[in-house]
Amino acid sequence: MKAFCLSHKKDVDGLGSGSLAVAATGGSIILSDYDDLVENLRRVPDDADRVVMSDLGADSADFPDFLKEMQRLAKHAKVTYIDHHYMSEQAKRKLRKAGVQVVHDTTECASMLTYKTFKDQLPERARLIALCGAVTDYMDDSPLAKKMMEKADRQFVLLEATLLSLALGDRADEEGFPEMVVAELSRMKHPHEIEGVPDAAIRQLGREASMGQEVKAGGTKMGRLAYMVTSQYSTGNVAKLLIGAFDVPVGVAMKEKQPGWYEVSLRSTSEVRVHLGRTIAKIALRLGGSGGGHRKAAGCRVPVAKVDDMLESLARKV
Ligand SMILES: [Mn+2]
Repeated sequence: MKAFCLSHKKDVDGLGSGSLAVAATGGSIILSDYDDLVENLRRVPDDADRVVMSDLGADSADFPDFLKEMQRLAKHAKVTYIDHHYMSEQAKRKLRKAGVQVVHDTTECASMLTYKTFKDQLPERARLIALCGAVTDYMDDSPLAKKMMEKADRQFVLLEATLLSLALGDRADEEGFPEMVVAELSRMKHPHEIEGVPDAAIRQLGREASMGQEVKAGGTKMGRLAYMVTSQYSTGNVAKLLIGAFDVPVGVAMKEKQPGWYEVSLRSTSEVRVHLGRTIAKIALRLGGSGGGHRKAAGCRVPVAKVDDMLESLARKV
């Protein structure tokens, strides 16, 4: 059997759901971001017979291309799309019509939904992975996760989830590291048992302790948002810290990873007036980039030359 599991590259929920899919199907992992999903799908051969996608937020700008890939793969493979990002009813209908099994629920994290989908093929320890995804996506209060957490040692789960999340803050961009983590988790290793994870987590902890001060000094307030360009820190963390440091509902952190392009993380409090993921998807598309995400946590890629336009457009809406 030729199985492939595609999942989100950047966080614990993405790696967690991917590792659960690998554990259940024995598939090869392909980690992807929102903006290179179609490109990564093209790497899956025509003769694949099982494809599982998780935590990938596909209802974005390039949905027609995404749908084309789904139609191609569903000809031979059983294809399952598992997600908790916003997805329109129309998009779901189109996927189902193409033969794709759609598991979609915005109230649970992707790891929890993947656990639920493959429960019968997964060992007892898989519950910890599902819970780690829920904790780090701030979705451990949802019905399934809450029930499962009541049967677990809460502090153990919180520490394992946080270890992994911090380690990714330190090493997520390192070639091969996220893939290694998926492989180890799919063998049901606990995060603290994975080589390099505890050390990376401690390093990141030290970095985060000094980050607060730098964000205060380096950030700028623009209406209801605050932004900052960073070269060394996790943009997700900086975006969160900006909210507190400038007492605004939205934080925006930018990093120039590729020359000429900013990779941007956005975070908000519940006081934001729009769905951050859907709002930034539209703005980024207009500026020649791409983006997406959740109501209060999102990301995008925009040309450096267009960043003022992006910030001004966003500040008007949030
Ligand atoms: Mn997620």
